[in-house]
Amino acid sequence: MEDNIEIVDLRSDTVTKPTPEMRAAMAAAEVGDDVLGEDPTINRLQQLAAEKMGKEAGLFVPSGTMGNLAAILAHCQRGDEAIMGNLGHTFLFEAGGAAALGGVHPNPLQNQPDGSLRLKDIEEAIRTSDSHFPVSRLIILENTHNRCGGVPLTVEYTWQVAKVARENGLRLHLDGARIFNAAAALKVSAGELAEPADSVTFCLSKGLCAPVGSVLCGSFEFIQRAHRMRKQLGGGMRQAGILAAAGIIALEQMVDRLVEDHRRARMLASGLARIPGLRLDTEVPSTNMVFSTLEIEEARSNMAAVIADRLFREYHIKVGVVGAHRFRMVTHYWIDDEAIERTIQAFSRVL
Ligand code: TLP
Repeated sequence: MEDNIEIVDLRSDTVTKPTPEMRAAMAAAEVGDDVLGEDPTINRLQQLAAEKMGKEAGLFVPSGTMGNLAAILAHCQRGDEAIMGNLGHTFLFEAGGAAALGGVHPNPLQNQPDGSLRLKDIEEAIRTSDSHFPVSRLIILENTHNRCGGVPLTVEYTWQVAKVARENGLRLHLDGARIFNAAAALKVSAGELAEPADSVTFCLSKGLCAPVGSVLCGSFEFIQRAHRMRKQLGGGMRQAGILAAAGIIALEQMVDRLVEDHRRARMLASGLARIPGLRLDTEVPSTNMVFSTLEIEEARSNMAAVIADRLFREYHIKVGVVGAHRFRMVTHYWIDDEAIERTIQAFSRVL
């Protein structure tokens, strides 16, 4: 391995570092005590986020996980049930926070390969009023859907789920961590995708490159409740306008360029598809994620980890390992065409 070669980090878009414009805005940010509602930069970010999502209000939170949890706690009481995908981030990767901290019972339904939940499955999962059952209160969708390959859910589908929710007195929360990727792929606005939902969380710190933070959006009344939940969770921040300043740049400057990440994901997928021994989940990824599986005759159960280790040691390339034989690669602002070519070449040498 040669020294001084730049690392190509495709493990996630969460690895993105702030842009120079963000660092300048952070240094210059006007700040105040946000727990008292007095940070002008946070207030500006929350308003901008709410406008983009077509909601009345926004709440700056430290992470997507806290945004989702604060939403669940603001929608549900202890003993209520939240219907969600079995491959969803809220079910798999949020440390069971809804159950552990909120006493909210998850009801995981099978995610379809396109990231959706079947309407029929949702309808069947909604409980009748019987004291044996938890109270069905919330449905959670994820857009784009991470584990289903970064696929976007359409506006039409989201309305269909919202209709089922409303007809049965449930609420709909959207984990829109990468909603701007979904919007770019579907050529609609993020607001159109969020409109059917009662609440939406989106992340500033993934493809949009801000160092920290997500925004939870919904009605005034909902955000007031979520504000209390954020405090309970220890997420009331003080002069966090320093962080919000980067979030404003993220929304103003980083959204339109996401299509470049999608183009590079397609470029990566089409290069990897030509390498024997590697099968792509889909050869034309819809957003910024490329999932692939090893198809080599090897007894070792951790083969993906072994290959990932070699890719790093020999070629300075970091890829995500998401199973014994499975990789996830995510394109983002700090990945250029050359990085994609280096990755394809490294895979073809290692396999
Ligand atoms: N996802 C991370 C990991 O936690 C898996 C990643 O690398 O993709 N919703 C979705 C759909 C997410 O993908 C993530 C992060 C979150 C919520 C949570 O965001 P953070 O990390 O800010 O808590």
